[in-house]
Amino acid sequence: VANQAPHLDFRSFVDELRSDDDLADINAEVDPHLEVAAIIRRAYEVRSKAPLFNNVKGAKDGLFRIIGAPGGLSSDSRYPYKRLARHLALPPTAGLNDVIDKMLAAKGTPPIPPVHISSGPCKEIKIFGDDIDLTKLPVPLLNKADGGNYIQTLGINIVPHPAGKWTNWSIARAMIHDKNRMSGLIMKPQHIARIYEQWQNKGEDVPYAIALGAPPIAVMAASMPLPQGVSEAEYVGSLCGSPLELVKCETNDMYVPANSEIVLEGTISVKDRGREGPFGEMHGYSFLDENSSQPLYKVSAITHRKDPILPVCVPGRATGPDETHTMIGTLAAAEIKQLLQDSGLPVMNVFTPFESQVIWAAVQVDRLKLAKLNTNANEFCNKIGNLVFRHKCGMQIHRLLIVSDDIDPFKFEDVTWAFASRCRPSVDEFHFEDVPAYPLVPYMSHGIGTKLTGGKVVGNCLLPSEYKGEQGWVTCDFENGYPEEIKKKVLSRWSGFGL
Ligand code: FMN
Repeated sequence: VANQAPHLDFRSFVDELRSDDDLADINAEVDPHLEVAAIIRRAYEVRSKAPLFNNVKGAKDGLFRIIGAPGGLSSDSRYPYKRLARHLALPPTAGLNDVIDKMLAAKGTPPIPPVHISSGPCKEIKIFGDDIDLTKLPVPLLNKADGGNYIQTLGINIVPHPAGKWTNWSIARAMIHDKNRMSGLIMKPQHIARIYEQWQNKGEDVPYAIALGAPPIAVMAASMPLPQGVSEAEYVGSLCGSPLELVKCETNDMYVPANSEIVLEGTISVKDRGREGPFGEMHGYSFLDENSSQPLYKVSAITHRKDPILPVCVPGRATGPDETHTMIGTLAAAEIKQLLQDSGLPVMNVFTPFESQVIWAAVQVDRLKLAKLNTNANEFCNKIGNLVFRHKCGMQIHRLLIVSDDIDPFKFEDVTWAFASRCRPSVDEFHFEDVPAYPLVPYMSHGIGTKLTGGKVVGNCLLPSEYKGEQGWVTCDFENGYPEEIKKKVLSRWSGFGL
């Protein structure tokens, strides 16, 4: 069966982490009230194995187990991105540039629509009507300041455009509101918010499904800011070279991956809202004054596999990168690279350093090709800023750092060296105050300026000679500062010196 490979089947993915020795089966009872999340958060921070909680306090009839950090960094320090690689059927040695290139690989290929099959593992158990009680499920509380228990942090929200054709898959969090409703963040300019608005104009509630424990490669595509109108299910089909297998929901016409662990389905109200948050977010803060009201998702059916596994992300400081960094940051970088290359700019790589909480993106340019453009910092940086900051894929980025090809954008020490030494405060900074902001960045939501626009900057980390294709210096490190024969000699004598 095609769709049982680990990147296409969450249960197989969990098994693969186990055989990688990158998963810990925890059979002792653990409390979903903060304890589960504290373990997950620490697992990110100390880079331990992914915890699989097989005995969650309050679980009934197997509903449910919890896995934390499925997309965090691997406990195998040789291959830190192994879990992301496993999402995409890449070799464990894959770097973040391989992850980015894999996710961009279907850009030029025709979409492959999913196939609809009659049933699948997600239909093993079905719960309807009065038997649904979300408040009785062991839904975790993720941070002591959170305003509720979050069931949806790593599942796929599936919503159709009312005009048909386009079905958007994305990740947007949701917390338990009452027995059969959740409140979920629906925030512009995300596609889910654009589609929601269309239904609101029609005055009809939005049919939805949330697939929890969905095919890992589909979770990656859902986290990626693919262009409007691109159905992620079709993009994933194209990435895999074969169609995804979907089954129809019980109470609406949505289709979900047949092997999902848990499926929630129903309608999102275009009128009723409920309190949502505070929530510990991707920048490492849970603001105590957060008091937002968000649309309510009515749950009309829950279907699930036997002994299902709920995937959970506990966002926080990127000293322990979690999926809001490894996925949101990396996949925004992929789309920004595509945007800049499509615009004919000599961009080699783009990356959002975890150390910047993925608020910064480093853009690496080919110095010799740059020289052919016969441009300068002012013109080039404004061009890049206008492209990225006015496009949805640049929403989360507030600082772009333009670096030359001697800088590896995936190495934070390279990026900070260039930023610190080549980007002169003020004259090398190009500010954008009229572009959409990312309102969740703390200096936007809780800072002194406008909240919804501006606060963005392009930092030029190239010296004027670099725009002419010249690198007028020798870098003073072991690698670059010495002739090859001296380096060889030093390395061969090194241990003999007792060093
Ligand atoms: N985006 C949101 O707007 N709200 C969220 O609550 C949210 N939570 C996320 C949680 C995780 C673990 C991940 C990996 C991503 C999350 N995202 C969230 C980011 C979106 O999924 C991402 O921006 C995606 O591109 C949105 O889909 P769209 O491009 O189709 O609009």
